[in-house]
Amino acid sequence: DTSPDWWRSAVVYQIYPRSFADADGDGTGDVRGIIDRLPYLAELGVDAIWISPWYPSPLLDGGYDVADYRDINPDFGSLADADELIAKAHEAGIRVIIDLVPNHSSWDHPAFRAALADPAAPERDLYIFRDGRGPNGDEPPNNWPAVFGGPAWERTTNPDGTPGQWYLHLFDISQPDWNWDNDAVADEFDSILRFWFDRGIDGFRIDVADSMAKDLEQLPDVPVDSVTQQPTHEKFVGSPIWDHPGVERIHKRWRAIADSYADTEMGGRIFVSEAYLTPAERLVRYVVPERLHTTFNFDALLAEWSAETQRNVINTTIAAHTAVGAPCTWVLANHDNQRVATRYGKTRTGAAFAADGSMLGETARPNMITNDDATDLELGRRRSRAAALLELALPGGAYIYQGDELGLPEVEDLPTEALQDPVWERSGHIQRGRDGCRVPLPWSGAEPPFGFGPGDAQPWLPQPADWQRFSVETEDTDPASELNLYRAALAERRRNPALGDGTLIWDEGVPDDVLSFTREPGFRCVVNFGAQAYPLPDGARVLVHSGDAGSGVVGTDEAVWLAV
Ligand code: TEU
Repeated sequence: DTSPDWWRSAVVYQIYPRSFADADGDGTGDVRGIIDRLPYLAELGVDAIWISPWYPSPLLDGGYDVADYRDINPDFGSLADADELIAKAHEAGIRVIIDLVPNHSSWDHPAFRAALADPAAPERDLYIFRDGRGPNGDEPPNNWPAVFGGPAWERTTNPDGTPGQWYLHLFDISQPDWNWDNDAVADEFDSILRFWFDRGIDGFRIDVADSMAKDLEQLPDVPVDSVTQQPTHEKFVGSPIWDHPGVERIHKRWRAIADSYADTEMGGRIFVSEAYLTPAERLVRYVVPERLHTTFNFDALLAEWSAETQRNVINTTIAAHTAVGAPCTWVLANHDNQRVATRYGKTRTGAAFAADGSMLGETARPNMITNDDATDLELGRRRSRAAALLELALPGGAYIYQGDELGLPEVEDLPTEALQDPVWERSGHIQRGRDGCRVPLPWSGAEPPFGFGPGDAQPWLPQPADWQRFSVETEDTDPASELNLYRAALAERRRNPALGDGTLIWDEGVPDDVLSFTREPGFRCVVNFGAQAYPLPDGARVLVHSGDAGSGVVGTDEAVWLAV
């Protein structure tokens, strides 16, 4: 598909490069590893890959702390490797999307180092430095909280050793925020976009696309939560931090650059926005014409496994996107959230929010689930198969997080000393961070590193000893594996014009705990959330079944694609 609109229905596979495949055997994934596995991705049948940050970085936030936006982390390879990957992916018909991290850099970025070294340096105004409050300036400039805990300000030390100004970091202290009120920052990012578009990249995933612009004039305090007594992380309308009106101008500026590259052999260049914004009506402001192309819809990821919740999420998402003429972008998981098979296998809720939007349990994000509920992995894997068929049958584009095509579970018992993620403590709770969904993939063999690398080097995060059962080699030859379910679904999606963009019609007369919808012409998806087996409609032919295709029914927590 070389049309400029390829992205409206694309299936995109997310690669977390550190954990995908390790060609040089040092225990860390690399660009060469991706090149070597392009045939695997082509056989899987995805339209594009999105590669999480691959730039030079101290990896204090897994690469979302960028020290150089125009190079490749030497542990991952070189620019020559990147060029080769782009060329070979394109030959295989796979587009390449990379990650842009515009809210903050690493504290190792040369501009931040220069800014720290000399308060009079011109680089100082590329970041957000302010005097502290209080008589000695030893209180932060305001009460803004960092996403990873504690205040969003860190005090500096002057070259003469005296206490200095504070700098803003919405995330880790190693991630100073760029000052987007300074045109030099905007110009620099224009140039970074062009640098990669010129190399043939097909698009960018915009990290925290709702955060660049802030109320830096006033720096007003945010409200304090009445229960926790902590400044709120909430993205309330009018927040001085999140979804500030200034982000629109930045998005439009980028869109104009992408549009100027539109005329290429691979079709249009695109943006996908990462912004956790609700409700959907608020989110879709980011994908009106002249702004970004697509935006992840995280509502489905956050929703519990019930027919009512899923139907509500699907309806509200489609209605909001249709109103602005943008396609939906479905996502079940990513490198920040608990793996699908584990999430849906949580015996109590498996979700953060109920159908009415109220919070379940004590936490706000699936990746932050701190309850001790047992995981029923068999249940979770059955549901994750059904969820995959549901996601891939919906109108719009879809993202698959690496390893979900194998049904990998979250690794919930990583040894404490192996953990790397900065998310550690929040509201007095110890968090396990996001390492559990970032464990390197098992490719082959009977023991770690399961073919992740060519030798015996242990991967940067330890793999569970029993992962042979989830390896590509094992699943490849098992017709009932999750991998072969994904392959069958993606092949069907490619050949069936009813799938991809277009409309969805709910079928009448089905039980409340069954979702059944038709995509024209002649395609139906049925998902059974209930306890009773649901008989296949007369005359329907099974295209893909998440359970036993010969059973004649859609069993509990199963899904089926039908030709009708
Ligand atoms: O995540 C943005 C985001 O909203 C995070 O704040 C999220 O809440 C966090 O992962 C904890 O749940 C993006 C990236 O996907 C994430 O990996 C980065 O750590 C973050 O931005 C900062 O760049």
